[in-house]
Amino acid sequence: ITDLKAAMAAKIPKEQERLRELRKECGPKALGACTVEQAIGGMRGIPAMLWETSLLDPEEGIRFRGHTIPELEEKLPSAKEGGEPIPEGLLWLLMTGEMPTVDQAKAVTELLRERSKVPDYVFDVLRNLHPNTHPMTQLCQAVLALQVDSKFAADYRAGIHKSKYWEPVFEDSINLIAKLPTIAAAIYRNTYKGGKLIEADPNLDWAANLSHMMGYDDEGCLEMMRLYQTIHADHEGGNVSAHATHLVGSALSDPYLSFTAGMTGLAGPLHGLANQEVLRWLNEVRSEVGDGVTKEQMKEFVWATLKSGKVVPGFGHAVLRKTDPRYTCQAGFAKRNMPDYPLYKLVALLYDVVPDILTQTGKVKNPWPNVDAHSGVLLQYYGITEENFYTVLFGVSRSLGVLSQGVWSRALGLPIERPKSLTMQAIEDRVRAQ
Ligand code: CMX
Repeated sequence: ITDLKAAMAAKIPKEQERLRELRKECGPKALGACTVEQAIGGMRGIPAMLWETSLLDPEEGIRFRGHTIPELEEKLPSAKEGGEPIPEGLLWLLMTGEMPTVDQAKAVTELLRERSKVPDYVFDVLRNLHPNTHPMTQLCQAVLALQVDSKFAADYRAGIHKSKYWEPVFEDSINLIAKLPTIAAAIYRNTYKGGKLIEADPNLDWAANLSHMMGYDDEGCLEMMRLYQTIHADHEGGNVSAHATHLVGSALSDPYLSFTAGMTGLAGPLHGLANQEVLRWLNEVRSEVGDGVTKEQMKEFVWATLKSGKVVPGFGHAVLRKTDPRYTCQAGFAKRNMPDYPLYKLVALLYDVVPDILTQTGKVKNPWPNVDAHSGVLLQYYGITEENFYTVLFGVSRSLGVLSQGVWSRALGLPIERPKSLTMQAIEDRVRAQ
């Protein structure tokens, strides 16, 4: 079976039954208690959400449907013999929970190609924005412009039965994922290349086409984009972009609306925008100290950043407590493809310097680098130097995870999300009464 929707349809009844059983058998059992510290501290570590597509282990990092990043690199189909994985294979895995065959991944490439045409009114919206509009804001506006075509919104208006919600949500999600490379490339070409757009190449896969439409056809760059788009797809449900998508989707806002909510969150500097901030920060180091920066100079620079009340971008994590395997994976790609590139060496030097200093502050829970510390280096190497655009590439990939989960949330009939909040007074009263 190579039809993704049919594969989902075959899987959904079993999973619905599994959830019913889980609820019936274990409904009253506690998953963990919530402390006052957690309620005030951004709900860290409270296990209070169902998210099927991936699970994050603090030590080991992310597993997509049970598979680690190195396993994905090995097992997912690739465009070239022994090459990087293609995100279409990952989409099959995230949606169905099964590792795809080469034919299944190819069928997803075909499905996305068929639906990739972006209507003119989306380009019109992009062309009419203020020229200084940040690329992430442009992405959000373009996705909202597409919302007029939402099948879920139309079917809901027409009175669709709730047992069928997942189907139009699936269609919207595939339509949106299919169009995102063209939208992202248009944002890039409008913002940095005078608005001259490049047509998709029908012989290329989804991620490679993104690179091509941006204007980068180097074989290495195509491979980099396939890997990049694969590893940024999902990071369980509690991070800002995933959680925002999930929350807004729970109100039965359609995938265009809920994905936009996720993207406005990804645009924050403590989340996805950190990949842009890392490059800015590295450029500051280079302009102050030059390329041949020593370890001592780097240490001084890191301390100066901290003393000025800023974070060191690309380091730290709310859940991870070790080096992010997505960082390691990108470092491996850099080592294989650009071992002598000065910026790669600079980032490697940061790995030697920053964790020790962050540990010395005594407050940073995870001093190790995250995904955003390395992605900019790969992009710079292939000539994609406009760091303000980087988070858009992250966002295109993130669609695969959060929209796959969105389909499952509707298939499993998850309710509107509505945690309880308390005032300081209410917390004081409750705790003091204990
Ligand atoms: N540089 C300086 N200070 C840092 C830090 C860093 N890289 N990471 C954490 N800290 C500080 C926090 O700001 C916090 O300080 P205060 O107590 O003064 O508020 C303290 O250390 C404790 O924070 P924590 O519990 O270790 O980390 P959080 O869960 O609160 O925050 C994160 C996690 C990612 C926001 C934080 O590590 C950070 O700001 N990192 C830099 C930005 C970044 O790289 N973000 C991208 C993360 C990956 C992604 O989502 O894309």
